[in-house]
Amino acid sequence: MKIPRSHPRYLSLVQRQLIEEGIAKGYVTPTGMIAHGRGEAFDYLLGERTTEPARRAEEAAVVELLRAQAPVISVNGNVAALCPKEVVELSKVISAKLEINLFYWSKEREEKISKILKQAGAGRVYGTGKKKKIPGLASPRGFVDPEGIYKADVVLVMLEDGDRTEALRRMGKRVIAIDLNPFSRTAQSADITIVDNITRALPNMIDMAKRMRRRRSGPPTRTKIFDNEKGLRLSIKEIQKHLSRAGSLSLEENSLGS
Ligand code: PTJ
Repeated sequence: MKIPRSHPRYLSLVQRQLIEEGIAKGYVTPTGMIAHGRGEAFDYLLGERTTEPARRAEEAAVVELLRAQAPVISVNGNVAALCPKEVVELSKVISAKLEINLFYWSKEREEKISKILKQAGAGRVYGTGKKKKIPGLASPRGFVDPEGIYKADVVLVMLEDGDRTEALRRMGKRVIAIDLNPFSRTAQSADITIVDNITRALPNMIDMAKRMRRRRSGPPTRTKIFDNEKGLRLSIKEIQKHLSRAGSLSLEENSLGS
């Protein structure tokens, strides 16, 4: 269906359609729709905007990715459906590898996502050949590219379940997560959590990385210690503030009548 641009929920409807198409074409898993719905609900609670704590987390993440020796961006079905161009552009701006990593793995999905990334301009896509196991992780997410995530020092993950983040951290890697749900296990266990929609976070991060690289002094050479617990508390506070603004009543409204 062609969604009219004038529709007040245009962007949201387009994103739903991208997920729906991805399911029909077989590269998004059907449960990707549920994950997307959960994300939408949290985005509503945040006011569908990049909050100040999210912006600060994005900045810290970009500094860390630019400083990393072997950064990798992990891509799943929803990411490939919603932001293929952005994920490829970010990987180029920060010189990171792109690796496909799927919870509901199938060779067919892997090949389709690889094709989408290549059509969006990616060079080599990792995670489609021989795999090595992340210790202590039973799901298919545990099988990663020996030249990609296995060797990485910093991994950017999006729309993830918490298990892999914890396992990657046990391997000594730094994990940056983009997750609209500040209560999720991924959000709680990452080193830096960006509580924002990937459709806003990735373009923001591309702009930030370009700006940092253009600075005469180059990207910052030192990463300030990022307090993820505090960042999450501030994001939750943003939800509270948004809800209390939306739910506040004037004195006259403060009764449902007699
Ligand atoms: O493609 P696969 O096989 O790897 O499967 C991917 C899914 C997404 C199905 C899988 O990872 C999954 O089940 O994820 P969860 O456990 O539902 O977690 C997804 C998290 O991402 C939730 O906390 C959502 O709130 C969040 N989320 C959803 N959409 C977005 C989002 N965060 C940022 N931007 C979004 N657009």
